[in-house]
Amino acid sequence: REMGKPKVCFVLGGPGAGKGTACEFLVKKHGLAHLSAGDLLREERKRAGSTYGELIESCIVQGTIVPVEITCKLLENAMNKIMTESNGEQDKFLIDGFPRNLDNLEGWTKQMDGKTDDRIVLYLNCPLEVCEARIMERAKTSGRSDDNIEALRKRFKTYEESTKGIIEHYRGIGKVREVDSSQSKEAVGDAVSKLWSRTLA
Ligand code: UP5
Ligand code: MG
Repeated sequence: REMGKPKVCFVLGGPGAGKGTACEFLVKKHGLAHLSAGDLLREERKRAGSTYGELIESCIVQGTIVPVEITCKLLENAMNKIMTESNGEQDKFLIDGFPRNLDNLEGWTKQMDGKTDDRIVLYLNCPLEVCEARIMERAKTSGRSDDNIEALRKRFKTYEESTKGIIEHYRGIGKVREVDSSQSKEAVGDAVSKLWSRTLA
């Protein structure tokens, strides 16, 4: 079967806004593929023989953004693997936590030019106080090196300074679909599922 272009929905929102949780819900309900840029970077960090382990870890604990060449390649490889293994059947992707800044956006556009069909941005809007409470709760068990108040403040700063502008860029070109993710998990799941059915299925 001829492989079409993968259809992409970017999922953005602050640290702890519920990107991963909403994506998992959509995976279960609609069978989409979920690629978390953060998860791919955490995997690459611990891969034996990776040249980028230290660089990735230092960005993660400082809440800064990893150079796009690294993240973009991990995303492209993961996407190709899923497309190939499913014989092109799985062609709908949620890309969670990317692009986070202008470097990411430009790098993706350059590297993926014509290879993907970037449909919309699902923006999970949640007050940072709520995000903070969620992350600090998760910190008790997550083991993530950036789940502590110092690193979290830095993640918030990067979000405010870099990622919000990317969301506004997409809003300006009519691609943003927004959900209030301060609601319960069930309500957020419902809202993102309806959005998916209406605009992307
Ligand atoms: N929870 C979720 N939804 C809830 C709800 N509706 N009600 C109540 N509780 C809810 O959720 C966080 C916690 O909240 C969980 O305990 C959950 O049960 C609960 P989660 O779904 O994990 O939220 P998410 O938005 O995915 O939070 P995450 O911490 O993953 O967000 P970040 O954006 O901070 O982390 P990410 O992994 O994307 O990135 C980490 C770092 O990697 C970045 O800081 C950066 O250094 C690096 N990075 C890059 O450099 N480039 C990239 O492209 C991506 C990452
Ligand atoms: Mg996440």
